[in-house]
Amino acid sequence: MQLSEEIFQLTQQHFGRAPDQCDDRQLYQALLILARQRAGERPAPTGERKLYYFSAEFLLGKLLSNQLLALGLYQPVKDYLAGMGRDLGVLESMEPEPSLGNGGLGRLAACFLDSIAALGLPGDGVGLNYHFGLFRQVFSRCKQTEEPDPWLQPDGWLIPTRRAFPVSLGNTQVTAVMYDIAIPGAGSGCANRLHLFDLADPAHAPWVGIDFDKGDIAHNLTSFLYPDDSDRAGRLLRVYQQYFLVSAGAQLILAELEERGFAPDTLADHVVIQINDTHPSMVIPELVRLLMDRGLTFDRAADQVTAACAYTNHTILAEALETWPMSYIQTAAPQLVPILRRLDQRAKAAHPDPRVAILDGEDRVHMAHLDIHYGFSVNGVAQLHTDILKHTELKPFCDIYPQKFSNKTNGVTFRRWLETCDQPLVSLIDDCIGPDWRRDAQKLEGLLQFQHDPAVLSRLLEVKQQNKDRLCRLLWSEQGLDLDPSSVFDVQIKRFHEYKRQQMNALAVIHQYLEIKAGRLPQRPVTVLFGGKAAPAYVMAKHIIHLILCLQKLIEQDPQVRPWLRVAMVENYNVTWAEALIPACDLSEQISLASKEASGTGNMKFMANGAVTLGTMDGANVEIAGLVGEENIYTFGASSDQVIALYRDRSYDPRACYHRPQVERLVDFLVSPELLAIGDPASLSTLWHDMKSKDWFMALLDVEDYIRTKAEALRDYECRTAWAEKMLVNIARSGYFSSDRTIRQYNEDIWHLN
Ligand code: GL9
Repeated sequence: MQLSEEIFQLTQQHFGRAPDQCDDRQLYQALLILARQRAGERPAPTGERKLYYFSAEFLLGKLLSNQLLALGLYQPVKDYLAGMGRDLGVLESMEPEPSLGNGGLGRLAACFLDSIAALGLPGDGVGLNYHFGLFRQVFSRCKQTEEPDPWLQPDGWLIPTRRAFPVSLGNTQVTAVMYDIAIPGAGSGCANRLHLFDLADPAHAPWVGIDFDKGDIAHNLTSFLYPDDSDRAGRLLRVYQQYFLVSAGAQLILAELEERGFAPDTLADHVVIQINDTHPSMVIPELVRLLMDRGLTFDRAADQVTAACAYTNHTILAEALETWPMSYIQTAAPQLVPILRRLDQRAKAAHPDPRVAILDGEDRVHMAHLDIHYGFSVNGVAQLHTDILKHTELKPFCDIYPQKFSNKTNGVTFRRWLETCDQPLVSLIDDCIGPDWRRDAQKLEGLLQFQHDPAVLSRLLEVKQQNKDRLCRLLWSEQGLDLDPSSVFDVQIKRFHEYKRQQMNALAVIHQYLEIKAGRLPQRPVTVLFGGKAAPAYVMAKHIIHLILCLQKLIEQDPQVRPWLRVAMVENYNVTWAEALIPACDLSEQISLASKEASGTGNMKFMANGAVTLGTMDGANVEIAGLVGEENIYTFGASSDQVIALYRDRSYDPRACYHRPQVERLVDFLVSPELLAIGDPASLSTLWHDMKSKDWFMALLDVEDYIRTKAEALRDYECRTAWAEKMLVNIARSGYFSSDRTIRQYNEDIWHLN
């Protein structure tokens, strides 16, 4: 059937009217149903082995455009709508974004599902159907407040299934039911599934804030995505959630294994489980338990599970490395306790070194240690991060199991992060090198032949300008921000965390402000854009947001500074905002303290969209620098070796840095009369004290070099042709960061599917 006929039938059937009589919501709904049906008809990829990608988070973002693209319907639908004077972008604004993730880790899982399907590999995601995504961020009196984010729609993307599994949570018996979201592969003709488990009879719990511990487990289990807190409130509910996820997921694996006609003791031949960070690590003891129920001995079960499980580490931050008191597991999943004790004893018998123990002297379970002993693969997410794991953080394990360790540098799907978010750039690329880069992003290197082509370079600058204009219109209509599209767009968007050092960027803003006040004007106005959420319980990150919102307000009120410098913090930053912000960025801020950002993935998206990076030699920035060469990136700051030595020797002295005259002036501005008149004195002075005396993530160590390097970048920006060359080299070299490449490497080295 013709596309137009099919859409006609759908709108007739559901709304009793022709497409051109439908409002935006009805037309959106018709396209959703079309995509859901088409994806549902696609066969699953085949193969002897099947991957299960276990993750507590899948940060999908809006689905309509991406589903249409994967189904080969994106351009036909756009053209069809254009013929009716309608716009896909407008229809998609009807879709609530499924924000089922906190940040990079969850978004990576979504990019991976996209690539696994596009490569035609048999691999499904396994996660939880949170009824509320990450909270909606609202600014009030220059502070973040949190509101619930209900995203589920009556007739949305979720496909109910017949699968249901019993899960016993302490002394409560519940049933896990499975909903699916189809994941069609672009160009592969097949579709995988994202399986999201939920309680069979979820009482629609009201918003109870984030204090899960007070809530009733059976009501709240799948209500909320757990915010990536730096404190440990609500930990017990998190253990319940994790166990619910892995128990249902493990039962699904064994049911499918049986349906495929294989015996339980051949698990490792037919199944590979990728454990995305330690959140799903209890899948290991759960599978051992279920295999023993099916007649395997403990040792045989443990061997099968070890040969089937692979673990990805996403951070070395101590507070993110999960250890659960055994008493929590005793409460949430007592059936796992004897299994965990036996797994620990078996590991201790082979490896008595206490540094590699699963259970420590305080009866806490070290989840990463469990994964490393009882998995066949451990990987980091960028070369530097993997090196740090092997030589520092996990060295005792690497000495025991050197062959288990490998690097898999992260990647992002160019289908979402270039093809559908930056169409002006896509047209330019297509005109230069044709469409083949869609199948193989490395082909973007073909752009290098245009590095000195004035026509292409000036078109590239026009594309950037169009994207900046579009962002300005959007920020004006959605948030009342009235920005100057001819200014330089300097963008830092990511979760708020001290190690990501938004506070250092704020100090650079203060520097610029004071320069302008002193009559030293920049060559061109600069707009410093921020976006990101702080975990509700992460007090210091909230102080940093407060500082930035206060600076924004201060400058807005200052007619002397406002024409030259603006600060704009986007409210409720999410995937949808990222899709508008990234194509509009000139300067990409990737300024984490070296060694702390395992990889970063925003850095890759910016690069592919023609932004130039201002960054430390951390995470994947190191690989970006290697690909583009030093003349096409601005790097600064202490190296990861230096930083690691400073922590090891406890020799970082924030007070000494603070007392450098240029630095003291900037830090003291936090408690200046101007700022105190705008903000909350308690919040600003707490941050001020912390910066001077603790500064755990060493913002004051790098701030001078940072300001100097940013000034250099802004000077270079004025030579527009030379800057356009940098943009072009960044785009041309970004193909390495396609998640298709990452997934090929996982498959070749770890999964061995097909
Ligand atoms: C993270 C790392 O911090 C990032 O550097 C990395 O790019 C991603 C994906 O590998 O994983 N680890 C982690 O815990 N988060 C990451 O973003 N945090 C959140 O997702 C909130």
